[in-house]
Amino acid sequence: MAEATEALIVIDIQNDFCPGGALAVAGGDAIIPRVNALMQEFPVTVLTQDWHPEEHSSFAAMHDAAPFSQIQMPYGPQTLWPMHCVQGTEGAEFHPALSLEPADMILRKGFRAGVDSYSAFFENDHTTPTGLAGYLRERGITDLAFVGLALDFCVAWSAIDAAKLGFTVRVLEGACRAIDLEGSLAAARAAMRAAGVVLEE
Ligand code: VGL
Ligand code: ZN
Repeated sequence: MAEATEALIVIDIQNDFCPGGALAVAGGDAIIPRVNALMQEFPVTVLTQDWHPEEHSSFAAMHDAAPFSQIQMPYGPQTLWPMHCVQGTEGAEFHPALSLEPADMILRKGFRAGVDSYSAFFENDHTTPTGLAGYLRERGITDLAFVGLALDFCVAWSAIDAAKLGFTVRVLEGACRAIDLEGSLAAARAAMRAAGVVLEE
């Protein structure tokens, strides 16, 4: 059983990030049984849901560019993605095998057309807060465990921001899967470790 002060943060286990989805992460659905079991062990559970308007600036089609290429946005470099997790679509729904009942809160992110939001805490400008830190602090949470998709993008960015915000952070890698774009997994692991995030199986 986790401590009373530790929350489980479940990142983006949505149809579009699972096999058959628009931005499928290999084996993305394989983590779900363990995530469902973990949710029973934590006093607080938060689910995040990538939730983009149809004309989101992270979509390659908006820039006549190839998916997985990079552009400069006013807030910094941005990878361009296939259209995914569009608000109200089946791809944006949670995977049907994921238990939703244990969730205390569902946090949607990436809903502003002009800025992406990998992290559950800040949009990709690194300054616009989502409100999650305040929610967790008001509930007396000091420690966080992260699971979900994708390890090298939304999980890593969330875990690093959480550590910077002063939470004690671990990532349960066995309950995550990565996109691994041009070394992004190795880079994300190094950045997490450098931020003080503990990587566990
Ligand atoms: C994610 C790319 C684009 C993620 C979300 O959940 O890791 N990756 N949007
Ligand atoms: Zn997205």
